[in-house]
Amino acid sequence: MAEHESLEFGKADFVLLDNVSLEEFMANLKLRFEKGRIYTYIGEVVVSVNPYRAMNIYGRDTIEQYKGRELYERPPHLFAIADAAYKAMKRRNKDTCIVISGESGAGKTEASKYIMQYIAAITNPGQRAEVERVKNMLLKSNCVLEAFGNAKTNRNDNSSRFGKYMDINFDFKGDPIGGHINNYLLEKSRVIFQQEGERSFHSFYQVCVSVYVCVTRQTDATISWYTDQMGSVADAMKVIGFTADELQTVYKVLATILHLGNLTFGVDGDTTLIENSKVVAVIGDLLATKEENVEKALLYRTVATGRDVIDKQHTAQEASYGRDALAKAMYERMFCWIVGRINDVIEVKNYDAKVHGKNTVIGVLDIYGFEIFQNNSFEQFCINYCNEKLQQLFIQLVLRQEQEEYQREGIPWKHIDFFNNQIIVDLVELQHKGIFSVLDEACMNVGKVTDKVFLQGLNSKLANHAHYTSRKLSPTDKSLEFDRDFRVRHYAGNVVYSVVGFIDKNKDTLFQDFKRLLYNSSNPVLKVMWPEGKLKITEVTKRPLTAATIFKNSMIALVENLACKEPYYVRCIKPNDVKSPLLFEHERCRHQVEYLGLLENVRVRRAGFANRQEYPRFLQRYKMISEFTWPNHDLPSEKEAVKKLLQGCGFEQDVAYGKTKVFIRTPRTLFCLEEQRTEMVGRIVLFLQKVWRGTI
Ligand code: AD9
Ligand code: MG
Repeated sequence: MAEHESLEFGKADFVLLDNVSLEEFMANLKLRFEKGRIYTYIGEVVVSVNPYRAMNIYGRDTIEQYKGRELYERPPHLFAIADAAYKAMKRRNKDTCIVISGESGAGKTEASKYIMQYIAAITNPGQRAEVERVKNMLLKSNCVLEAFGNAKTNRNDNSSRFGKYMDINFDFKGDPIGGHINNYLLEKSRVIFQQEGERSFHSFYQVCVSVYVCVTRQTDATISWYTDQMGSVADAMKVIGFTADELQTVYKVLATILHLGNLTFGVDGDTTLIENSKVVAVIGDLLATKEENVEKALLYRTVATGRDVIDKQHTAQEASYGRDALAKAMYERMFCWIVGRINDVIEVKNYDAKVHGKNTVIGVLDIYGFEIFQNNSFEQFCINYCNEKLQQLFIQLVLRQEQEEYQREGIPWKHIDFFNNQIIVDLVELQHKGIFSVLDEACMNVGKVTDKVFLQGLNSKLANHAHYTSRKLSPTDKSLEFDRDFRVRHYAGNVVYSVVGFIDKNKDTLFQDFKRLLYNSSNPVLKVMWPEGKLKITEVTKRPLTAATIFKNSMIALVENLACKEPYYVRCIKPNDVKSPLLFEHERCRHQVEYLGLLENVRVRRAGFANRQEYPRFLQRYKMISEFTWPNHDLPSEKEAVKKLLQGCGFEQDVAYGKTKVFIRTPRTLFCLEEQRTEMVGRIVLFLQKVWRGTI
């Protein structure tokens, strides 16, 4: 707890509230927000409220104030959590992770950037050139990924449309030596369609505006914002090591996608044709392939029937579908390729653990936040499922395991109730019964499967599920459209999803012809993005995994990865929907506090203990601070010895004794123990030196 902070700013840790009630929690949160104190602890969890204004709390001087300090020594800050994760990694050789959660626009991406900046600022005191290079790359990668993976939505002007998990690797000195980025499901449908008030990915505006300025020599505030952005993105890409050819190819892919958007199809008798064929020539040029190849790929698909291979003409509708699929796939491929290229550069190479010691990791997770739009589709469903998974991880790690351990150890404990969202996670991902399974089954069916059939499947499998409904199951509920909508009661609120497009988006079909077209481009950069285009039509047999299955597997792997690291949490809250720095909308904030389980978090924390250690380990570390245990004890067990030691130091009130572990309530006690230990170790070393020198 940050005791030096005046109470005029409220309680710096919710654990210190006089009464743990929703009212007091909210009053404290509001007071702190209004006083410009946007961070508050719950033990080691940081609760952050988006200030929607520039705060003067991220500079070099602030960084210095947090460097190497204990959590409770300074006012709550992201830097303190970053420092705690860093210290745990450095001192205890632990892999740690920082999980940032909260709904769309709550401030996750900003937080993740400040955390990375902090880590970059406090490491490499020796200014080693190689480490500086790595740090620079890691920071620059953010700017590139945001340009290609973020977009304006109705929730957030800079909304992450992909999930990002970044590992930073450290050497034995604690300096960053590399990293790795995992990206999760990019919302590629945005390339061809945006809801009212929304935009496509920033990258498109950056190129368009730059072209516009080139042609017209005119500019205004928005335009110069985009051109500046384009400049910094290009610079960042160059620094990372993208070649001029690679950069050119990126622009060409963007331009191709824009031109594809202008292509229209018509029919003449039995023939499907392209109405504005000049565009095809431009695309052929951009893709370094022949115009007729582009035209053929757009109008025909090659099918293998037994031994024969024939060209089957698309209908105009199929051709439009193919065009859109191509635009989406090209963007997604390019995005993944960019991530891959960044990884090539930042990944740790030539690290020999035998020589350099263990290579440890801090992972930073910044995903798309929970979102509800006017119209929610497959993408929102995946995004919200991802948020359910992370909430479940939080429950597992912070709420449940904690309580279970106290019970196991026989520590007196009053059970604290919380809503466990596992039931919703199951609703989505359970084999055979979950929504993803029903969707995959529908997609597997040969013949004409429609979104409606999928919805019928859901209705029959999930008729009695407490968190699922549809108009068929709730006939009087007019907010749901027959044969189109289903509603999920998520941990963070009710969301109505329209099934329109679920089947297509899940199958995610891209005609093979396009893959071959792009693979056969004479632009080598483009070619490497499409390796499977190498396969001949007769060689393509395997049914690709569906989008839902790929996403589900990647989420399960992500959670497994996080669960084996020591987690630190940042819980972001969005104070209002109008991006105002002044408005603390009570209802909105209360809702978030409730669904994030923050009150339960405080209760568990208050009843709980900050630290626990097995008796032998504890004794090993602190035995020198007590005459009863140093150098050896004569007590019947290690547990008894630990008791005697702690009684002797006057910490009896702050600890509890479990079956195998001692539990310490406040971090301050641990801190005092550490201080005494350091002092005693110093004295012992001095003593031994004297013995060696023969002065004693
Ligand atoms: V989404 O799930 O990707 O749609 P995020 O990532 O949670 O969302 P983001 O970090 O992008 O939200 O924050 C939204 C906006 O709030 C930013 O563009 C800033 O304008 C504003 N913001 C967020 N955090 C801060 C901050 N610490 N200081 C100042 C902030 N402004
Ligand atoms: Mg974000």
